[in-house]
Formats: sequence, C-alpha cells, structure tokens
Amino acid sequence: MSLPYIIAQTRLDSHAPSYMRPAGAPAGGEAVLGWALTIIAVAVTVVIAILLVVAVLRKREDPDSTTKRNASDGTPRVKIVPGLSWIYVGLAITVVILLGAFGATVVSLASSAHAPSRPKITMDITAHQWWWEVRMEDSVPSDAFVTANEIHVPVGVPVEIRVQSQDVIHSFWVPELFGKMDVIPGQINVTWMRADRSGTYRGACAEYCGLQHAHMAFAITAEPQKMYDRWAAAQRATSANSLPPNAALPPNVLHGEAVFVATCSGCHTVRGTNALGRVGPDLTHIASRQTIGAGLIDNTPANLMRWVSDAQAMKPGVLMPRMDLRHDDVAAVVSYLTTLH
Ligand SMILES: [Cu+2]
Repeated sequence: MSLPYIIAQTRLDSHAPSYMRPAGAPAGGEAVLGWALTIIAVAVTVVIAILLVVAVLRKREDPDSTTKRNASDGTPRVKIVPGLSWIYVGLAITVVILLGAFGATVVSLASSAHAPSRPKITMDITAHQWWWEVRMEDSVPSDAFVTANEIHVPVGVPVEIRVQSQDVIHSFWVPELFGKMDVIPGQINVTWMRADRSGTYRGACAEYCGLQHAHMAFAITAEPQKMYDRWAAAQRATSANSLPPNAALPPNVLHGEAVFVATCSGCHTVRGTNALGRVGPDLTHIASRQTIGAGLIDNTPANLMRWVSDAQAMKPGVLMPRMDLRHDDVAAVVSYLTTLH
C-alpha cells in the first residue's frame, strides 16, 4: 500500500471505510500501530535514500589504490577503510528499531485482543454466501432476536462478537471498529468491539468466498443507549405487533402476505406469521433496513420489485431463485414487505 494511497484514504475520501480513521476499540490501538510502523518505514527509506545519494555524489579519491602486498609472503595487506565502523552503528540502530517495532506490535495486538471490561452485549454472527445472519443474545433467552446485515450497538459499550460460517470461509471486518476476524466452518471465533462515536460504519467480507463476495456488505450503526434500546425492542417485537391490533390492512397487503407465506416461507421467516424458513435472511423487520441484498441496493419499493421478481438478475449466483410470479402478485408482496417495520 503506497503512502499516497493511505493519504488519499484518510483525507480525501471521507466516506470510504478506513482502518486509519478509527471510531472505537480495538481499531484505535491498531491504527496507532499502523501509523507508527508506516512512519518508521518511511523514515528508514528516506534516510537510506539520502545516504545512497550522498555516497554516489561523494567521489572519494583513494590515495593508495594499488594493493600492497606483504613483503614476507606476498599476500595482500588487510586495509581498514576509514568510516567502515559506521556499519556497526547502523546495524545497532536497525536492530533496536526492529526489536522495538516487533515488541510494540506484540504488545499492541495482545492488548487489543480482549475487551478491557466484560462485554455487556453478545452478538452471534453467522456468515452465509452472501449475507450475514445476526442473533443478538440476551441474558433472558426469550429476549434474543434475529436480524440480518444491519446491526445496531450502543456507543461506549463493549460488544462480544462470535462468528461462525454456514458454508465456506469468510472474514468479518469493520475497518473503523475492529480488525478482520476469520469466519471458519465448524468453529466459533470470538472478537470484540466498542464504538466510541455515533455513526454508521460499513463492513465487508474480507475473505474471497465466491461469485458475490464483493456484495456481502453489512453495516453497524452506533447510537446512544436509549436509541439502541428502542431499536432492540422494535426488533424483538413480531411484525404483527408492529401493526395496530386487528388493523384493517389494505387488500393488496393481505394478498401480499398470503402470496409471501405460500411462496417465500420455505426460506424466509417473518415472526408472527407462518413463514418460518431459515435458509434466507429473517425479514420480520425488513422495512426498517436501509439496503437489500446485503448492501447491494437501497431498500426502496422499486428495488424490492426488481429483487423479488428476479434476484438472479441483480446478484447472479445468489441462492434466491427467480420467482415466476405474476406482476400484480410481486407488487402485492412488495406492498406487504414495506409494512414490516
Ligand atoms: Cu467473502
């Protein structure tokens, strides 16, 4: 990674996720380490370049260029060139810098491996080709809830993150909050994060995992505790609860729900209905999400129409098949999905 690229990342493009612009821990300590190692590497390169230029420009005349030989046996005399002892000084400085950088790296990574205090929230992340299932655990098991791709956390609170994979190897990464954590089938890897600033931080899969690896994004929104509590309470509720009791729903929404349960329930869950599928993302509160297709496109009715009709055309290879539904059935399903706040 070149220095101009790093500078462009950190200064010019304020929207691109960058580990050099941390918004919490453990990313903060890792960014300090990253900057320190970058500065040392640049300084060493500059010093060596200057010395090389000086060496080339400074043409010293050797007053005694012919090799003298010992009179006794004719072997060449060993001659110590003045200034050669500086090599030892340079070597000593290099060793000290390298050992210092190594020690700082070990200490920094060891201290960022664990949260400084016991995490208050645990999230279980399950990677799928190509989306993220999220289960927010709770000390009261019935208060745990499942969502997908978009996660909220309270600012200033350490969060334990446990990652596992449903299929192939992935990697879970939010550059501004924490380093990459490999997601490996058959095991649970654990990391942690603490957002220190409100904001929405984009994450991505950081391990090539197939055709749509590039479209496996997610977002973590850090917000004040009260706002997080409201979000969590809304996510816990079934979608039926999010509608007024006995609400007289428009006929197209009711029709959309019927089509959804008949057609989509094998793969998707909408809590409070008979749709209990676990293959695809839980859609109980899909209307509250910003994007569809794991960060692929904005969650708008027009994009939902395109997605529900033919997800393969938008994200080739995705598990969701092309649905052979009539146009008015798709429109009804979209009307229904937009009520799931
Ligand atoms: Cu991937």
